[in-house]
This record gives sequence, structure tokens and C-alpha cells, in this order.
Amino acid sequence: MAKKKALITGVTGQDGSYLAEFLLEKGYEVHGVKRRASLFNTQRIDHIYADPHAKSADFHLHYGDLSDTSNLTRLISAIEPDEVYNLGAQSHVAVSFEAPEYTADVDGIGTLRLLEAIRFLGLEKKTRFYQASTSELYGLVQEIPQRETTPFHPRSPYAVAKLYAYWITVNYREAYGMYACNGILFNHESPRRGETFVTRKITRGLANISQGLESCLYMGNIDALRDWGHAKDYVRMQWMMLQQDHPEDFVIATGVQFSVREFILWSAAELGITLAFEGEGTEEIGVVAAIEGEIATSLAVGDVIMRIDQRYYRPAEVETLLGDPTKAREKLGWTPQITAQEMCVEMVAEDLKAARRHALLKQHGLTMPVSLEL
Ligand code: NDP
Ligand code: GDR
Repeated sequence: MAKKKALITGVTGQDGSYLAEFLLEKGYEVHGVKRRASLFNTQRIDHIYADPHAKSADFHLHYGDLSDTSNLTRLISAIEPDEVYNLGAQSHVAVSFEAPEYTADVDGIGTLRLLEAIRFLGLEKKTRFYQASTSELYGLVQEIPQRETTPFHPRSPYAVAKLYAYWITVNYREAYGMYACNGILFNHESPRRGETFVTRKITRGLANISQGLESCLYMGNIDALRDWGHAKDYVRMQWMMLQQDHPEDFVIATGVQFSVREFILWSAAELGITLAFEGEGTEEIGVVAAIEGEIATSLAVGDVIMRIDQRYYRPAEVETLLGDPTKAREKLGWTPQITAQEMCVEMVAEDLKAARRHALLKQHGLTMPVSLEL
């Protein structure tokens, strides 16, 4: 039997890399869209990349961009995929306030370009389509917890663009009978999470501090509440959604909520640091209250290792998100396997390994850029 073919936009991102691994294990021929960049941007997928000259290779990369209609149409025409996973996006909420038009084009119209290419090429009865929708659609929440029927109130240019993408996906399903569906995914993280999202910023920043590579973590609204899951659990669900008899939209979440503040405390504790929060509002600081075990630096009790920086506040914030994954559990038998705390432990361990490598290089006079503007 011929292998199933999948096309993944955003294959170089966190979810794209896990999904590509997952589909290859399932025996798919996987095609990924990568953007041209002036530096290598395939670190997350290098381990599954195979020499394209080897005839057996099941993983193929193509240059492309969600802003380029002819490129997307040509790719879909050449590949004729059984499944398209649209994971590509300008995915950073804070950045979307800086680049709203670009975000609308890529995240909103980019989705239309893919759907329209499938339809234009006459593949609407063959190609199944997954849209990476988001809990950010709920924004200013109208109901707790949020489920498939909860009304949307987006709070950022990112979320507004994703609202268009959500509805155009529903529209192509209703208008043309396409198998097209939305996964409304709540925040999900992993050691592969981009460095500027809050969990990774915390695990990486504190690991660097523990090795003397940085001295302070600057944060925004640490009272924001999120429902955090692990990306590995969530890509499994993306695939499951395309294997049903009928296309439907699903909320994917853990049903448990924590604050950014709690995530900071877990990460610090994992590194042997007890943190105490002092002060209020923009004056709030995180002070080292105790240190256990061996820390490579001269970090001492009383040191301030976290401060609030107004720069990381958003013009409109999503204060709280909590998902209800009942439909996914009952209809698809999906439950998350990894808790937020377990994920935090894994992320800290990976970032600590990297920080130790950097510290070693530094000791030998070799410098690495560790303190980026996050
Ligand atoms: P990442 O930011 O890690 O990955 C985004 C991917 O999109 C990258 O491969 C990026 O390429 C690519 N991309 C960006 N702009 C374009 C463009 N113009 N054309 C083509 N590709 C582009 O995101 P995640 O993996 O975390 O998320 C995957 C999807 O799921 C995104 O659509 C996101 O909005 C959505 N989502 C994510 C959630 C989460 O918590 N992670 C929750 C809900 C939804 P490059 O590597 O070159 O930058
Ligand atoms: P989010 O994720 O905006 O929910 O979008 P992010 O991790 O960026 O923020 C979560 C919460 O933490 C608060 N916060 C900070 N955030 C960042 N990035 N940096 C900080 O210094 C900081 N301090 C506090 C934020 O204000 C926010 O409340 C993610 C993305 O993956 C989207 O693509 C996806 O759709 C949603 O999750 C679900």
C-alpha cells in the first residue's frame, strides 16, 4: 500500500518537529515547508533529516512561505498530500502587537491560501486539513473552563488573525464538504519551545543564572494563569483529529491551571534555589531565600534574581485560560500523559545541560551568546 503523504507548514517550529517525528514513526512520507533564512533554521529537525539523495528518504523539506500563494499552490499540486497540517505562523502574541499586518497576512490569510489551493487543485475530497487554532481565541474569557462552545473574544492581533483562520476553516468544511478541522490548543511547551515564550524563558534564564552566565531574569505579568501541557501529547492529538469519520473541532488542554509565578518557583526549586517574592507590582522582585546542593556560581542568599520589567507587559493581556478537554477524551479517547510539573523538570534539565556546556566553554575563554534580548 502506498505511504500516506503529509505536508506540514511550520515544520521547523516546536510542534512541527514533534509532529514530523510522530508521522514518520507512523510510516508517513512527510513533507515540510521551511522558510529561507540567512542562518540555518532547522535545528529542531536536523536529527530526522535524511540525505535527499538517498532514495528511501521519507522526510522532505521544501522552501516556502505562507505569504506566497503560488509557492503553496505549486507545493500542494506536486505533493498531493493526504493530510495538511497548518502549523506555520507568527506565533508570538507580544510580537503581533509590533507586527500586526504581517501576523494577519501569515496567520489569517495564509490559512485561506492553503485551503484555496486545495480547492483550486480539485483535492478537496482527498486532502484533509488541520488548522492550529488557539486558546487565545477566548482572550477575555466568557466562561470557565473554556470548551468548544465558549464564545471567542480575541485580545491581540495574533488572536484576531487566528480567529479568521478558525472561521475560514469551518467555512471551507461547510461550503465545500472538505475534511477540515480546528484543534483549539491551549499552551503547550517542551525543551524545544522557542526561547521567548514564558516557560522556556524561565527555565533557560534560571539555568543560566545557576551557572553564572546571567544574573537576573526580567519578567512581565507573572500572575497570568495558563493551562500548560506537553507538545508531544498535543501533536498526537493533531493527528487523531484527522483520522475520524467526520471532521470536528476539539479543545485540547489539561484542565489544570497554574500561574507564571508558580512556574518560576518550580523551576528555581528544580535548580536547588528557594525563591521568595518581595515588593508589589512593577517593584516586585525574586530573592534567593535558600540554596540547596551544589550551584556552580557565587549565588548567595539575598541575591535578587528576578525583576519585573514593564516592557514585557502586553497592551491587552489574556489573564487566565483553563481548558475543558472532555470532548477530546470522550470522542477520541485522548488524555494528556505529561503534567506541567513533569514538563518543567524536563525543560530545566535540558536547559541546565546547555548552560553547563556554555559555562565550560566560558571557563576556557570561549564565549557563546547566552544573553539574548528576550
Ligand atoms: P513556533 O513558533 O515554534 O513555530 C512556528 C513555525 O511557523 C516555525 O516553523 C516558523 O518558521 C513558521 N513560520 C513562521 N512564519 C512563517 C511564514 N510566513 N511562512 C511559513 N512558515 C512560517 O510555534 P509552535 O510550534 O509552538 O506552534 C505551532 C502552531 O500552533 C502555530 O500556528 C501556533 O500559533 C499554534 N499554537 C501554538 C500553541 C502553543 O502553545 N505552542 C497553542 C495554540 C496554537 P521559522 O522556524 O523559520 O521561524
Ligand atoms: P501566550 O504564551 O501569550 O499564552 O501564547 P507566552 O508564553 O508568551 O505567555 C504566557 C503568559 O506569560 C506572561 N508573561 C510573559 N510572557 C513572555 N513571553 N515573556 C515574559 O517575560 C512574560 N512575563 C509574563 C504573558 O503576558 C502571558 O500572559 C502562546 C503562544 O504559543 C501562542 O502561539 C499560542 O496560541 C498560545 O500560547 C496558546
